[in-house]
Amino acid sequence: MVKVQAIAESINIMGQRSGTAMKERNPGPIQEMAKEESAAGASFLDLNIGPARKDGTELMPWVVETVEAATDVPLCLDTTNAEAMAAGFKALKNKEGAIMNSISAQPERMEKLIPVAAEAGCYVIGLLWGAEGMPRDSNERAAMAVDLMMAMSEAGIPNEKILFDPIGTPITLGADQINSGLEFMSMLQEIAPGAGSTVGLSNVSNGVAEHLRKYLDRTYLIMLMKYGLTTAIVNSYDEELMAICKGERQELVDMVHGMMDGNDPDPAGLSGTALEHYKTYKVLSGRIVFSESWLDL
Ligand code: THG
Repeated sequence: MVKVQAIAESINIMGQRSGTAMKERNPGPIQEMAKEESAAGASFLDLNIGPARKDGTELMPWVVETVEAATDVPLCLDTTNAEAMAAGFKALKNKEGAIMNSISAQPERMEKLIPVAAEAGCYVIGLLWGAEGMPRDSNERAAMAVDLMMAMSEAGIPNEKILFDPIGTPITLGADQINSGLEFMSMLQEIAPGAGSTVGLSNVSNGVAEHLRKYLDRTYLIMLMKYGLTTAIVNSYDEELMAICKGERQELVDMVHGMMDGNDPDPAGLSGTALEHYKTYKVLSGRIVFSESWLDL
């Protein structure tokens, strides 16, 4: 049983292998990655071409056709270029199963993309990012979610097709923003009954030394699961992270959720992954200030 549907993030204009292939319009490496991510258990493949100001309307359809020729796993089209998004949806074979990533609470983005999503019948990520940028707390996130939900509802998009993204922020900026994102998640079913959710887990470890990132991403996922996170944008090459998504690490989930309820297990009795999650939870919840030596403390 899949607990959290994984949206695999690695086909990405910034990535070494996929970025070069996109620029050269070389399908091979992208199709290989699509197969690897599918085999790892991804429920969706994110295709991130970035802002693509110059050639987005041509690049997105090319990437969509390239990946749909290699796998049947539904796609998640990721660009801030509204024209490229529309062009990508035109090219998609499986429109209804796809995700539009994303529509933010900025009026011009809503105007341009809500009609495209309504016509496609796809899932839509409602990104809680507004005219003034990043929301400051859970109340601002809630207000943006209501704006997005109302506008989508008017266009005939039901809550069941919306995945709200409270936006994960780097732990290097402190735990407060991470906490208010979690607080928003705990309010979501009251704000938008039936809606789903997603978070880009790698955001939380952005700027942290490469070999330490996976620990933050894994524990953050478990924390979000307490509030019913339905999907997550993940590095599908991390097998341990995928095992958490698949519901195969229940004992670790129980420990972290217990800590969120106020339990404080004796670390002397913990080892291996349990100890990693114990220490990382202390950092992500703000009980310990982040430094790159947190696992050695
Ligand atoms: N929410 C939503 N969409 C999103 C994000 C989000 N899309 C983009 C991003 N955040 C999620 N995608 C990625 C993709 C790659 C990485 C992080 C997030 C990443 N890549 C490695 C790096 O840059 O070091 C490796 C790159 C490589 O392959 O070389 O970290 O939050 N809705």
